[in-house]
Amino acid sequence: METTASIRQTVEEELQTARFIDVHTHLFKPALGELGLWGIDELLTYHYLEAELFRSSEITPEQYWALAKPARAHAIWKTLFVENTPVSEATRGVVAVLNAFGLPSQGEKALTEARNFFAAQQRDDHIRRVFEMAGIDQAVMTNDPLDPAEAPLWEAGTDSDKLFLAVLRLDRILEAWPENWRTLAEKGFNVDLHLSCKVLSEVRRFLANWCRIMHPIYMAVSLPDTFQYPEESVRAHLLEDAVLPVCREFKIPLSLMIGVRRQVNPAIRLAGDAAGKADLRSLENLCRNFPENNFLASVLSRENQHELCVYARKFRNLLPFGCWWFLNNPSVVEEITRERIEMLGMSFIPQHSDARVLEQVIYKWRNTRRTLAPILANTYTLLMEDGGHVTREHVRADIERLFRGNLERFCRLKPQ
Ligand code: HDL
Ligand code: ZN
Repeated sequence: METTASIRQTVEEELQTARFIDVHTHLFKPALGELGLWGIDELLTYHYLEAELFRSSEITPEQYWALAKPARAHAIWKTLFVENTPVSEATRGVVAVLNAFGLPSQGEKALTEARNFFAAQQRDDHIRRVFEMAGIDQAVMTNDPLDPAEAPLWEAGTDSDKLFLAVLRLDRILEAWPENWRTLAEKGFNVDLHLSCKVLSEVRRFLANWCRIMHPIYMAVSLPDTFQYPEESVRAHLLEDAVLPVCREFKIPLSLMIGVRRQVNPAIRLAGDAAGKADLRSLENLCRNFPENNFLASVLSRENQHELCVYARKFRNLLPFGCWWFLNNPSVVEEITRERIEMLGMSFIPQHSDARVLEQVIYKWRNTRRTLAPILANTYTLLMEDGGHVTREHVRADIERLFRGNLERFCRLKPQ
């Protein structure tokens, strides 16, 4: 039986030994070739760090984009790691990755040493080593059937890889149908700009074909803070009459990531997106109107988090996940995770890494374990103070549910 004196260490030990599924990343299995990013130059040119570069340097975006990637990485290293102290989440993350490999993170020479180290790694072995260091055994990808660089690799046939799970990403369909319907038409689907019944049936056929190619564990879309449902729009028709029926057919959830304010500063490109408070009645209407569909949900505004918990109490087909993007900072993760446990028990998924570069999973999951340990320990302490009994088995089972079981049940995955 645990005590209030022993529980913190037990929680830390169980978090350390548990292996998690990373429910949302932008990583790619090796069979998808150069799409997968890794190594120090990719770590440094992460869009989170590019945004921070422009705040601490005189370089203009135009000057920065004119540089080759190694020179961009050097500019970021010099500005954020040599001339300034790397105290932000994203800069400290790079320090943590270098430290995890026993590499220095001080001064100009450290960049050269890091480059030499990563250049000497064999990619597939390196991936396995990084997953082990991060304490994850599977990463869920983001796979776009309309990406001209990615789609042909899937169409040519790729081996499945037990370290990676696929997701069918829908942004180009749901958010940019006018710009993208011709790609489906060129592939032999009888579609056009206007969504007749025949066109919607062809979109369903397109999605079903890709489900058979990719075997996605869910479909996903990132939606603006202005997202409304119901609404008289192309997006709503595609959702109702194409995406949700195919999700039901293949018994997979739809993941809604709501709250992005796209390109508020286009000059800094991928770093130019911001966050906005959404009207979550859209989510309420979808969960109520489509009880046969399961919805994963992550919202980008801190102000939407409490009501997301309330909605999750109302709808068993709604599974909140992660502290997304600008929320993935300890001060905010703590508030979100505590209110989720208080209102949902262990029926949610606390975190995903959103990693774009392989080695980011090392620091993002280190941070999650470090932030979660006191929260879980406090949760069990409160229970024990109120007369409850807690054992190591309770702790282990709860962590397994939070970081694996909830997703496996919701996506009908075969347990590992
Ligand atoms: O749409 C998404 O999946 C977001 O996570 C974006 O990729 C965003 O640029 C990001 O990397 N956030 O962490
Ligand atoms: Zn993402």
